[in-house]
Amino acid sequence: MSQKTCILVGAPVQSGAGQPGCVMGPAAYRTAGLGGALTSLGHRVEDRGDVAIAVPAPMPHANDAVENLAEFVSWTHALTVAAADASKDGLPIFLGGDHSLAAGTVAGVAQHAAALGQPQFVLWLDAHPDFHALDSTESGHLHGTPVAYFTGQDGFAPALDTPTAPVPAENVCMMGIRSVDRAENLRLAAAGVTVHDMRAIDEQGIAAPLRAFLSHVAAVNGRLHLSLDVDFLDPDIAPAVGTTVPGGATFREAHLIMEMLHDSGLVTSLDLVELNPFLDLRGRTAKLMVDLTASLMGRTVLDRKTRSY
Ligand code: B3U
Ligand code: MN
Ligand code: MN
Repeated sequence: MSQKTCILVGAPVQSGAGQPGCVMGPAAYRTAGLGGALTSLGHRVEDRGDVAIAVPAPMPHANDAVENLAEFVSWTHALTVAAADASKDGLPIFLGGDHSLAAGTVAGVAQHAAALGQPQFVLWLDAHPDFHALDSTESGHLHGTPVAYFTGQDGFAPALDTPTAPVPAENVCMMGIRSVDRAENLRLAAAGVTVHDMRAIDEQGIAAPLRAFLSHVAAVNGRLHLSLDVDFLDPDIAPAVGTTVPGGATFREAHLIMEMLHDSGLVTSLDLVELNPFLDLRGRTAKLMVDLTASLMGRTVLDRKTRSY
């Protein structure tokens, strides 16, 4: 990846999570030195501050479990606009915030891809597929729904219209999955999302399935959005998340993904989500997320001439 203009967009969303804390995410990334890490790699950094929404009137739903629907709708609208705008000017990096923000960020970057006439792809690194609709979520936490929304699945109307440029479900590749609800399992099978669960990664490693996905994206001149949920990582190395699931990606697997993504030159936008700084240990999860972003944006151990690969 050559020198880029990185546009930092804070998205202090916590209405989609079961516990408070993600509101502090954008500040934690800035405190952990995200901007400086990117400039030291030679990129331009433009920090647009945090997106905000007005406090909306409550919106009831037939599924009584659903929490904070009105906030979800307002954030989705606001972030769709912010993401489509930022995509025109550079490579947006969305500082979350819980994962419900991806309903808007992916809808927005996909709008921009459609305007360019390029297909949009999504690499979803997460313990969870986040493939519920409003009528199927049992927890009611709407961070479990964004993939269903931005791929245009049923179950969001009338609260939200289908996005103007839904991402085809076949263009979504998930890795690290290890906690799936029954309704999600059924929907995933019907929709055609590619899912590499942790068993697949244990058997094949991370590199082979990622390489196959990236060659497909490159072959069709696609744009690639990376959505990185902290709980993709093993909780031992990334404790600052409300929904820890044991058996996550290791430090080296995560860095390898970022290094391969960098070499591919395909990533055009990024979400950093679910960091809950209130649960962190001396900032180590925030720092790890910054280091992973640095690997994605070109940080390497060795200079090109010295490398054996
Ligand atoms: N699928 C469960 C758990 C979950 C989804 N996303 C997160 N947790 N972070 C649910 O609540 O929908
Ligand atoms: Mn998630
Ligand atoms: Mn998750």
